[in-house]
Amino acid sequence: MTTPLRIAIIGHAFMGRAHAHAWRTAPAFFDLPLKPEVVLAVGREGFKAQEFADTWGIPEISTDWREAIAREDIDVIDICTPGDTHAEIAIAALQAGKHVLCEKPLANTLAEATAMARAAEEAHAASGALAMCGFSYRRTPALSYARQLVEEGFLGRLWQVRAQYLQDWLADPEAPWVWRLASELAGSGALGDIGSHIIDAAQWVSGHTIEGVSALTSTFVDARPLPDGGRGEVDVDDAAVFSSRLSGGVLGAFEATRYATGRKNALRVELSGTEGAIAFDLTDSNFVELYRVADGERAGFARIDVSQPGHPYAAWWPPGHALGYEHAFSHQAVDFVRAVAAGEQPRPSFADAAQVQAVLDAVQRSAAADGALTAPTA
Ligand code: SOE
Repeated sequence: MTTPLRIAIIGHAFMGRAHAHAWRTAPAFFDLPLKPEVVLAVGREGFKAQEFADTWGIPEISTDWREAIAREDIDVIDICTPGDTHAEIAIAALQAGKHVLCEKPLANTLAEATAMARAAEEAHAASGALAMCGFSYRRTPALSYARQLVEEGFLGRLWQVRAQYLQDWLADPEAPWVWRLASELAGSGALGDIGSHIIDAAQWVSGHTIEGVSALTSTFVDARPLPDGGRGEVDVDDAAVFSSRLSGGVLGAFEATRYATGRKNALRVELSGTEGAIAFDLTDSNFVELYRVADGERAGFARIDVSQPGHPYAAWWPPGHALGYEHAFSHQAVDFVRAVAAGEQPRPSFADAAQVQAVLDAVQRSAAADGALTAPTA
């Protein structure tokens, strides 16, 4: 584990911290072929980037992401900024031959996401550069295990998928305005921010692709308090609900909201099939619930503890010592480093994430047409 993989983190807020933590913990707990080292912290405001760098022991800072891309000693550009900057940074980094890890959703628009996926393909052919999107919940051990079970045929024929991502930080109409409420910066609201997670998780775990959506969205509060006493406009969705048709005739029900009073960060996925059912709830993330039809009269949902040897990513603590939100980011770092070392495409690729973006785009178009059934376009 001697060869370093040198990383620049662009952005230092919530996601910058989650990634800095992950790059640090991944090599401490997992046997990795390359040693990830964050060597540069980038932020527009120097003093904030410096504070971030000091906290995480990052040796250098810059206020310009172009400097990170121009540096020959940097291998990976890790994009943790709001969505309006993803496309420009990622495409420039890929064209310079850097590997890229980009936060979700991949972009603010389908056109940007498609351009990013194309740039990733071209860069891989030209320089071997690899790109991945940070749908971190894929690396929650219980969700990884759920996917493994589906692949092994646990469900039999899948009938239905239901997925929810519930938060409540806007349920108070006087909660302050933040950048996530401006379409120019965030692209969309609850839909892109947390709806993208459940679209990715439901498709990835089930192995079925969303082929059509019928959606409704709402903006419940259209202006919120600014620090200067004024009000900032909200021009994104506050909540999105949509029904969907997935490949193979599977039916899906999805809900993403920031108004689920009392629910702070509840991501749920449930799959119902002929042979059984699987349920996952992020608020109880060390467990997956399994129901087997074959158990007949004794059948009932069993809670399976995934913090046991033999389950995905069981490299941390002795059995039963729970993992948390941050571990999925460490697992993401582990998988990214291993893929880069092997020269293999890490997943979700930019193409995978662009497909999620196409579903987000279809949801927006369907909602604009009062729920008309709408197919994602490539
Ligand atoms: C905020 O709504 C947020 O931090 C998302 O942006 C993240 O992707 C999710 O993991 C938690 O909620």
